[in-house]
Amino acid sequence: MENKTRRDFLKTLGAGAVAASLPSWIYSCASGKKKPNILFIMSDDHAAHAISCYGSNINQTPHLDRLASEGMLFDNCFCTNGICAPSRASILTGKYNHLNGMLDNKLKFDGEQPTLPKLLKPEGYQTAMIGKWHLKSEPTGFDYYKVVPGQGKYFNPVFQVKDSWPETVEEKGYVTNVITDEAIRFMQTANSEQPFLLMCHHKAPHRPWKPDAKHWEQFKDREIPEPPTLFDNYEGKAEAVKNAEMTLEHHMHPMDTGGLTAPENLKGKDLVRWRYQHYMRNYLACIASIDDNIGRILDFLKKSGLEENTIVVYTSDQGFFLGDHGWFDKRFMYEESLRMPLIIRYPEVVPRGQVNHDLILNVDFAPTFLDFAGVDIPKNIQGESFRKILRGRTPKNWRQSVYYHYYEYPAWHMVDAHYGIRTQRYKLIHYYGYTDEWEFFDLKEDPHEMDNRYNLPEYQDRIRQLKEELYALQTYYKVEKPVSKHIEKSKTSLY
Ligand SMILES: [Ca+2]
Repeated sequence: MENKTRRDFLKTLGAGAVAASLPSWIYSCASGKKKPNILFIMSDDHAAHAISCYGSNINQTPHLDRLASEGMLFDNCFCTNGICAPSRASILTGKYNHLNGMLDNKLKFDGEQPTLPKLLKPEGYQTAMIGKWHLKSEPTGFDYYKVVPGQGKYFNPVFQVKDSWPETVEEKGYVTNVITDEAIRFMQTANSEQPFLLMCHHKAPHRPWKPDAKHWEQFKDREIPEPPTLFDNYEGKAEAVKNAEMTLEHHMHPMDTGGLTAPENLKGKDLVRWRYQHYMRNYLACIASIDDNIGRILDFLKKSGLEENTIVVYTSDQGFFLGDHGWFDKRFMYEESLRMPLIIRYPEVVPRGQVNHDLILNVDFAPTFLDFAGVDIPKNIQGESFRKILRGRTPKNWRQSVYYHYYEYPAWHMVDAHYGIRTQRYKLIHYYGYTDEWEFFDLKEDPHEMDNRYNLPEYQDRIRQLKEELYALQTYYKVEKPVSKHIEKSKTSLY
């Protein structure tokens, strides 16, 4: 098919006559309009509380704020397993990890299974994946891919490209700029007569944080406000929490602080404060680059006439602890790690400047995009389409609780396996790998999760009810009864 520029195509469409001769699958049945493009932008470890439209007090993200002001911001979107590869697998398949096979970061994704791009392709979508893949097996279902191996590199990154896997080719420059360049190039050269699904996955802001010079300048002398839980002493919390190896005080590496080692005389809180400032400056500078590049993408969409018919999504594979509870990294079912930022703009459908509080999950993304594309959602997809929510109407029977399950132990940061349930107000967590412990938080009374109230008498009825609901969710999602695996507590520290 002739590869016209999109502008030419739009001009042609304006003439009206050609539309009828185009294949029917590029139109949504209901409106007779072309199916929407889906531009899915995902970063790696970008916590919602480092985005100004989410109320960040540590940085400004004007371009993400612009996206939110033109669309809908979700403040209760959660991952189902808070590490990289499992979250990515859930996004691609619309299923929990016990069904898609990616229980942890060590496994290899089974590329034979159905995924979002595979379901969109027969419906006329061009499918592309650019940036961080992290699923080890060769990407499948994409007409085009250009992915960084493993975690990728911040400077002069190498890529694996479709048709020459697993060979690599180097691109000069800073990774966030390069991935954006590649994403724009794809949209410029895509067949303008077909809709596209473009998954643009940034490597940043994953550890070890390496900003480019431009953004480092903005943060190098900045004093970053400390989070209220920086000195959590874990009193009353599970042993699994106390034993995790992700504290700023004891487990942070010089690579996390720009290669700098703290002065020897710094101890205890002074050391934590020094490390917090140094790692956060790097982390936030990496995010400033992402935000600038979001601006580039939004400007491109506007100039190229793609703005109206493109669903633009910004998210991160999970959150991150920004000194919260004295930690860096993620994995725990605590708010800062569990929450994914999620902002969606689609001018035709989504009301501008809305904030939604419904409980959304990463497994909901695939069915929602399929729904917008007019594709039947396979019955075995576990997520729900939130298309109606995006129109501003929450279905009466929308979920009132979410299920979470983390498996990777022993591994980096030594976070015990756990599962749990979160409702709008409460959270119940069961650590079951090497321990058998519960935590319960009342998020209304204790939004920072500092007070484990699992043993308080006044909560016992509530906890009983939540356990019933938790077990019902496990049955509903076909989770094999996760009784304690009696994993021996690892004696080998990774630090
Ligand atoms: Ca991640």
